[in-house]
Amino acid sequence: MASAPSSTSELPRAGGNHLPDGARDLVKILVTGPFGVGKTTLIDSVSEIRPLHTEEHLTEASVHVDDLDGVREKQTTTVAIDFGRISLSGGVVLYLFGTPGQDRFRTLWDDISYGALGALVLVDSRRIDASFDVLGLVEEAGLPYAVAFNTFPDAPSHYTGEQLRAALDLEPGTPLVTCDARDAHSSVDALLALVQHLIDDRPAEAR
Ligand SMILES: Nc1nc2c(ncn2[C@@H]2O[C@H](COP(=O)(O)OP(=O)(O)O)[C@@H](O)[C@H]2O)c(=O)[nH]1
Ligand SMILES: [Mg+2]
Repeated sequence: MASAPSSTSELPRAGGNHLPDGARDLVKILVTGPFGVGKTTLIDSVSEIRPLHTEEHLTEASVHVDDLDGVREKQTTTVAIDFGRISLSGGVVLYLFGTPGQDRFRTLWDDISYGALGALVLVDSRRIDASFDVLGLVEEAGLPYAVAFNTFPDAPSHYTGEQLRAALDLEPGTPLVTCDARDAHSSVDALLALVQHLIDDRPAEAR
């Protein structure tokens, strides 16, 4: 029988699951947006721990409820949450909670958003109006947020940043970026835009 470790440093480490030694600021962030916009994909691409998903297969029954326009290939719909974690430099660790942005999940949204410092709102430029619900929820909760346009191949390319801002009725200070949720670097950049916004937005006495 193997002898018991004499100190905790001898205990096996579960790869990547432990917080880095320098972890200082643990921050809860929402990754939100309409059905099929890429929330699960983004959390998958950046998470340093095995992401937790609570997905359910799309059934005929939900087809009438979940808007499939533009996302025909999608086989699953998030009915609860995705969860992941990413450590940034400077000891900042983001806990990412992917939440559905449809108004019918409002109660769930309220519970999951509790304690969050900010939200990354994913938007699909092929169906901008599908993001109105979630922007309403974020603003109602008073959460600072950044908007990331997820780049789908057939997305219209003619919109200017100003047109997109106007379509979403964004405040001038709200960050607006594009990202490819499948790409970790791109997804991290979108999260960094949000983190920078949270830092800039802090009350002066907290700086
Ligand atoms: N081309 C492209 N496809 C994406 C991107 N993000 C997600 N997808 C695809 O879009 C579909 C929906 O993404 P998913 O993450 O499940 O959406 P969710 O409902 O918001 O969690 C999946 O088939 C993804 O592979 C992206 O940035 N670019
Ligand atoms: Mg999902």
